[in-house]
Parts: sequence; structure tokens; C-alpha cells
Amino acid sequence: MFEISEDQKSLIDMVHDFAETKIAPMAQKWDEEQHFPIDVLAQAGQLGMGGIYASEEHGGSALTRSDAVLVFEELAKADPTLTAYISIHNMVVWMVDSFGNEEQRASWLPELITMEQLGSYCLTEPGIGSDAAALSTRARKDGDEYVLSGVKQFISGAGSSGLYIVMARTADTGARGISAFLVPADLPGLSFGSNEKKMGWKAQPTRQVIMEGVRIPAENLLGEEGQGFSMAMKALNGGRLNIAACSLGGGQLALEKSAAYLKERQAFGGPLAKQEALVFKLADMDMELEAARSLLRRAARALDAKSPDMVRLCAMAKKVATDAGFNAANSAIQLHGGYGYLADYGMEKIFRDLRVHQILEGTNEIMSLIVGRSLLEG
Ligand code: FAD
Ligand code: 2MC
Repeated sequence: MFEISEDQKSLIDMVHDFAETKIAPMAQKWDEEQHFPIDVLAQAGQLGMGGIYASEEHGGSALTRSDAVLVFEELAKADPTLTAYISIHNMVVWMVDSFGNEEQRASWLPELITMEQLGSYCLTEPGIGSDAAALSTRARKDGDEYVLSGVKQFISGAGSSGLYIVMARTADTGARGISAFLVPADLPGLSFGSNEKKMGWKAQPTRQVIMEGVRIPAENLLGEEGQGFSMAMKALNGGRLNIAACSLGGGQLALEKSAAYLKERQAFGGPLAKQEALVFKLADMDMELEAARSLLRRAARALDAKSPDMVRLCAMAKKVATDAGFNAANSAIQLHGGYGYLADYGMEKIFRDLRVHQILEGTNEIMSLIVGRSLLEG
């Protein structure tokens, strides 16, 4: 059911070559130096990775979600952090492509798709994260402009992005009072917090986006007033698949490196691979990752088919795969012994990078909430 087609194999090969040559050799250094390599992102853009499932009209690759999860898993083997940013950028591109009018699409998509311009997705605020429908950033209509006031928290890419999709309140009617706006970077009243010091994801910036009376033309409203929450959630369905794929990529690399290490490392008169307890640990990692991969591919198909259970499946895949990836990274540190704790072996970076996947794009508790609620519906 989830066999990889010949076209998908070629796609994976292309992504593998790029990831191995342009990302993997630098990932550790970027992490240490907290460097966001926008030049490498532009190269990814040239290969079509800035608009993976955007339509071809403005240069998108028009691939499916089932293709996209393969791309993200392969890229993440080189660096989960940069890959996760590419996923967020693709979320932004998808929103503009899916909900933008002709003018908005023509003015933003070409440079976003090539990644000459980067995008940020701004939902979370200092006071709200999981309870996203309670957001309080305001957009007040003033003639033919909107005036935005509020603070967005934890915004990936902030300070480097050219476009911010900001979810803001236009009415006091809960989720249905939220609208989405296209906010260019260079407006008076828009500023950014300092780059947060984080456990992982160090090679991409995370900052506050601060709006103090930012005036944008009314035509920068994306879709219609009141549709912002729904559009933001629809974008997150795909984002959750991608972040799940990033966790699988990191977890898979941790598994492969651990297997190689056990074959090399000598103790008790032979390689550690002779210790059955350790082989069982490898087998558990493999089984957990494979099970998650099957679920992820099923969820991606559901999203491609717009199947009625897609929200539930995307949430399930996000939780199961991000847990599997994190567990694999943790096991890999244990299997490497003291060396697993050293930066040079790469395992602790995977562990640090994958930890946050259990928190963002909807925490894993919120994924359980979504799945649990679906059982009680009707
Ligand atoms: P809270 O919502 O305060 O939750 C705290 C704890 O309570 C969590 O364990 C949570 O699961 C649990 N909890 C809350 N409600 C319930 C419930 N009803 N039932 C059970 N448990 C519950 N956001 C963006 O909009 N754009 C970005 O680009 C972005 N990038 C990020 C990058 C990083 C590095 C990080 C750390 C976060 C990023 N986020 C971004 C924000 C992220 O989505 C939120 O941190 C996340 O949604 C959780 O919100 P919170 O931190 O406010 O936690
Ligand atoms: N797909 C499509 N529509 C959705 C949806 C989804 N995944 N989730 C909710 N909706 C719709 C829902 O159908 C409803 O529509 P309608 O008004 O037509 O009935 C509307 O949105 C409101 O939904 P709920 O009634 O379920 O709202 P509630 O407030 O009870 O719960 C919840 C919503 C908790 C599921 C949502 O707030 C959520 O997903 N929270 C997590 C926030 C999150 O994921 N943040 C990630 C930020 S981005 C990030 O971290 C990055 C790194 C980029």
C-alpha cells in the first residue's frame, strides 16, 4: 500500500544528494554558531523545495503530501532544524497559494517559492499557545487599512523572513472572529524580539514579532474576515505531517548510526552487536519508527484525498512519529555510551532538535485531545 514509486525514488535521490552535500557537512557548525543559512535555503528553493505542494502557476512543484513527507524525512536525516524551517516556510506558501487572490499570489509566490523571500507563520502569543482560538492580537479596520497591535511569541524565522502571516482578532466571536493578514517585514511599528536561546533548533531563529499600530492596506487580508483560524488550522494539518517526517528522518539516522556503532565498538571479547539486549533495543527503535512511518504515509494520503478523517490522522501521525523519533534519539545516546553525550558524535544534537517536535505545531497532548474528541463526536 505504501510502496515508493519510481518517480518518488528519483525525488528522494535528488533530495538525498542535496542534503548530503549542502546540509549534512555543515549542520553541526550551524548548530554551534546558531547560524541560519539563508544562502542554502535559496539553493533548496532553486530545486523546488520552497513550494513543494504549491501549484505550478507561480513556480511551485505541485507535489502531493505523500511526496512531501518523503522529502522532509530525507532532508531531516541531514538536519532536522533546517528541514523544519523549510516545512514552516512551505506552510506559509501553501496558505498564500490556497487562500490568496490573484494579486496576492502573483506578488508573493514567485520569490517565496524560490526562497529568495522567507515566510513566517504567526499564531502563538505570549499568553496563548495551545488554546489558539483565544488569541488577542487585534486588527482594527481604519478606512482602507487595518491596524495591527499585539505580540506573537516563538516565531520561527522571525527577523529573517520577508512575509509574516499573522492571525489576529477582527471580532470578539472566538475562533470565528480571527482573520489572517499578509504582513511584509519592513513596516513602521513592526519589530522583533531577540533570538531566543534554545535547547535545539539552534540553526533557525525564534523571535517575538511585535506589532505596535502596524498599518497594512486592507487588500492584505488573506481570504475573508473570520476565516483566519480555519485557514491556520488547515495549514497546520500539513505542518503536523511534515514535522512528523522530520522526526522520522532524525530518528532513522540515530538508528543507523547506532547499528554501525554497535558493530564497531568492542567490549567483553567482541563487538557490542553481540549483546542481545542491545540488538533488542535497535529492533525496538526500528519497529517504532516503521510503525510511525506507516501511519504517517496513511495520514498523508488522507490529506491528499481530503478524507473526512484527515484531521484525526494528521494529529495521530504527529504524536506517534515525534514520540518515536525522540525515543530513537534518546536510545541512540544510550547505545553510544559516553560518546553519545559528546557533540562530535551527533546524537545529542538529534535529541535536542527532536525534543521540540513534541511541543510545537500543537503539543502532543493537544494531538491526543484532537484524537480523543473525534471518538466522542456525533
Ligand atoms: P501551553 O499551551 O501553555 O501548554 C503548556 C502545557 O499544558 C503543555 O504540555 C500542553 O500540552 C499542556 N496543555 C495545554 N492545554 C491542554 C489541554 N487542554 N489538555 C491537556 N494538556 C494541555 N508558534 C507559531 O505560531 N509559529 C511558529 O513559527 C512557532 N515556532 C516555534 C518554535 C519553537 C522553537 C517553539 C518552542 C515554539 C514555536 N511555536 C510557534 C509555538 C508552539 O506552537 C507552542 O509553544 C505550542 O503550541 C504550545 O503552546 P505553549 O507553549 O503556550 O504551551
Ligand atoms: N483542520 C481544519 N479545521 C480545524 C482544525 C484542523 N486541524 N482544528 C480546528 N478546526 C476548525 C474546527 O472545525 C472549527 O470549525 P467551525 O467553527 O467551522 O466548527 C474551528 O476550527 C474551531 O475549532 P474547535 O471548535 O475545535 O476549537 P477549540 O478552540 O475547541 O480547539 C484546537 C482547537 C485546540 C484543536 C486548536 O486550538 C489547536 O490545534 N491548538 C494547537 C495550536 C497549535 O497547533 N499551534 C501551533 C503553532 S505553529 C508552530 O508551532 C510552528 C512551529 C509553525
